[in-house]
Amino acid sequence: MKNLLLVTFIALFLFACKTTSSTAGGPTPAEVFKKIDKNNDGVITKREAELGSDTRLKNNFVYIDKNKDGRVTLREYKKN
Ligand SMILES: [Ca+2]
Ligand SMILES: [Ca+2]
Repeated sequence: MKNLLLVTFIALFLFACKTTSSTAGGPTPAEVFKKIDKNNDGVITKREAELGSDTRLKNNFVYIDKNKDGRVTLREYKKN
């Protein structure tokens, strides 16, 4: 019985960690995207990516830009 309580407690703890990390783990991808999209046209150009704070986007721009049109949409951004 004691073990069951312990297991339940650990499960709850892990669940709590999971939920807090996804909500309180800094800005959401959409928020970061908006920040990088300086002119607010809904896409991030290579130049905006270079000026932005997301080094992952900067370094992997051509891969994140799935349809290779030189612009990253929020949809493309979120997939990575
Ligand atoms: Ca833009
Ligand atoms: Ca694109």
